[in-house]
Amino acid sequence: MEPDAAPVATAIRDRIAVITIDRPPVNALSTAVRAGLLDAVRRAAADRDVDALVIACAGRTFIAGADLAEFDRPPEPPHLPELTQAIEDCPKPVVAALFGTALGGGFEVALACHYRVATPGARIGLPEVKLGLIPGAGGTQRLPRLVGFERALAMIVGGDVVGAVDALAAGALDEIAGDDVVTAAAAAARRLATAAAPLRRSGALAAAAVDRTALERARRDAAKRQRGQHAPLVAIDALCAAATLPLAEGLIRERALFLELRRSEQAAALRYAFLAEREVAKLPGLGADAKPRAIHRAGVVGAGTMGAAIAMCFANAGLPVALLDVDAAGLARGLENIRRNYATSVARGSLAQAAMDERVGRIAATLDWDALREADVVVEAAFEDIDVKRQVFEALDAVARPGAVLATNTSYLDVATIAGFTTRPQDVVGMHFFSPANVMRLLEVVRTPRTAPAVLATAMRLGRALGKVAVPVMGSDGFVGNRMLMQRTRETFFLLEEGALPQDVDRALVEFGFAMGPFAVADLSGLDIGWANRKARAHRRLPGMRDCNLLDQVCERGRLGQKTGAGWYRYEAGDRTPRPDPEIEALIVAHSRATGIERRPIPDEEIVGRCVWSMVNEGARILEEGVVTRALDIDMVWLHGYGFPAWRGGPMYAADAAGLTAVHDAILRYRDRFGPDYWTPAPLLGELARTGGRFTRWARDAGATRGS
Ligand code: T1G
Repeated sequence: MEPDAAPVATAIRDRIAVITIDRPPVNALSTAVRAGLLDAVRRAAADRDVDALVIACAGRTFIAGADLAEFDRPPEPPHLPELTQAIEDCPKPVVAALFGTALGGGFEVALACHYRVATPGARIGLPEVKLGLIPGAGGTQRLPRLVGFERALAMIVGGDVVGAVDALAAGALDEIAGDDVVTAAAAAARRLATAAAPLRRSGALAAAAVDRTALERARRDAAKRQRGQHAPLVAIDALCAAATLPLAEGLIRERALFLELRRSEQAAALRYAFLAEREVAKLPGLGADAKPRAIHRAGVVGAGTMGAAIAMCFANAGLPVALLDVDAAGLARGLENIRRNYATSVARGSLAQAAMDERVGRIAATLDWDALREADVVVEAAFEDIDVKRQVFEALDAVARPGAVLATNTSYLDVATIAGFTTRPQDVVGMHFFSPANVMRLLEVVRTPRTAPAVLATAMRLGRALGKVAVPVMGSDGFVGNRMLMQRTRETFFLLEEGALPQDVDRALVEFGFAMGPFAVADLSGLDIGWANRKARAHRRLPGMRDCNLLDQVCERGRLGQKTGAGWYRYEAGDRTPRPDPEIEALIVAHSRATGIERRPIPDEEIVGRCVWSMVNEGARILEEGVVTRALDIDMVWLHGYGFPAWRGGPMYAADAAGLTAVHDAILRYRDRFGPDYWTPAPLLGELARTGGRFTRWARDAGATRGS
């Protein structure tokens, strides 16, 4: 492979050395870039024809951080701290010309510079904690010296990106220039070169004193909002070092903490999750005829909860959307819900009123099917009943323009059957949004054997345009997420009748890292959804297969969750806190007795094992069947649709990390104890366990997907 063209070049203009990094796509600090930049800085510092330096970038952004591709091997010299120290120690002024997203090591390079100029649209940040790391090249030591302890805590422990105006106000930037940021940076460099004042080195500034209140608050917030993650707490330790140690010692402490995290399983899992979220958008096996169609206008059929939220997705992405319902009252309710959603964001300050007005203005409510004639894509979000889908798709077939993409938001129904209601099955695809659709990032894009490649590509690109993580799946019962969720849900009910209570199962899975426990989630979304699903699927349960009807019993008592004040838990008026309910405990104990099951204490390890490995076993079957072609497809579904902890990478990644032999052995133990109905290991799992393989390294032959 051709070696990288030199990614760093220097041009000297009027005695200013403009050092430009050019390494697409984001000017990441690869070994070659670090070496080139260090060499360029040293040469310019020694050059008698140079009075000052500017560090700039070509392409779409200033340096976006260390090169993630290098993290799977030991760090190579020159190490980034050596580079940032050389910049800071440079006897001549060094000015950073920031644009795009100057993140991580990229912003650490800027912090080592003596002056930072940015475009108005530039964004800066130290998001390393989101990768299970901390800034490892001076960020935790220099930033607090510029912006103070409390602000540095928020930026580094939270890892959020900050806009140029806020960064300037905080002291992280020195100037916001027009869009010719290099010229502005050169002018600043020239001013500094002729100024009498000594260079302002952030590392030489007084250490920011520890703000005890802010420190305790940060620890509490990290323990709550980033539960189970190590990096946020380590970042706090590094910031305390900045406040208590001289710079040199603080840098040594920071580097030691960084290198420890760099080797951690959490960093590997979060890096996998980051890269997988980009890889999932790349469709293996799609040929050149898969050119996405242009989408300028959208339509949504059904103004219920999902339809209204899907219409918001289009409006948020800047697309005009016709929202159709066949019932005027339903349409009015849908519009009201949309307005209320936006108004909540405006009240919270996360959306400007003008932006709300613009977005509402893009949504045209209508009772007239003709309003869909010009749409390039129509998403059906009508009642989950196959006869309703038939009516809708027959109507769409009659009114939609040729080439329009016709998508169904169905969760469980067969997309191929729905496509068959039209004369254009090649234009039909599933776009399964997750509630609330305007918030949840997951989108399962469901193709049928007859879906045209261009239609699949269109839906995938549209998903990205809507800010979703679009995952390509082949039609199968429950697609990927709900199909695996059914396994976990079944095990949670069995655990209840065997001895656990809802709060035991929820605690174990929250400790594992899920954002909420399954019973609390069910109460939040409403138990009637699962109840209806059980009824709809009852005919599929083979005679003699174990079943548990505790959900039916709870629903039959009118306990449908938060909306009725009680479900698996009870709720005080106006309070959404799930409270264990003795009535539920009595019901479960009576059920066990009536079922002849002797209750026993169930360890958390068994709760987690049965809930997670049952999903992984189903995930293995999903891979075998070609419903998806990569384990990362499954992991993206669970990270972005079901609150699986990203610092565990996803269910398939977590199984790899646990070791597939151990997972396979656990499933065999469950089979021996509970029978083969639900615990027969998937052949792929057995094969990988035997051969030492990993799900995340297994790639189905892309051409061998199901139905092709
Ligand atoms: N290294 C390598 N490749 C990267 C990369 C990185 N840091 N960031 C992005 N890419 C690739 C990405 O995989 C994709 O590749 C392409 O660039 C476009 O990315 C020492 C240790 C910069 C805001 O955490 O947040 O510095 O799929 O699709 O939506 O203290 O990428 O095209 O082949 O996301 O416009 C800290 C991570 C690293 C920033 C652009 N930095 N990147 O978003 O494009 S750790 C980060 C992002 C560190 C130091 C520590 C985003 C972006 P492909 P994209 P985007």
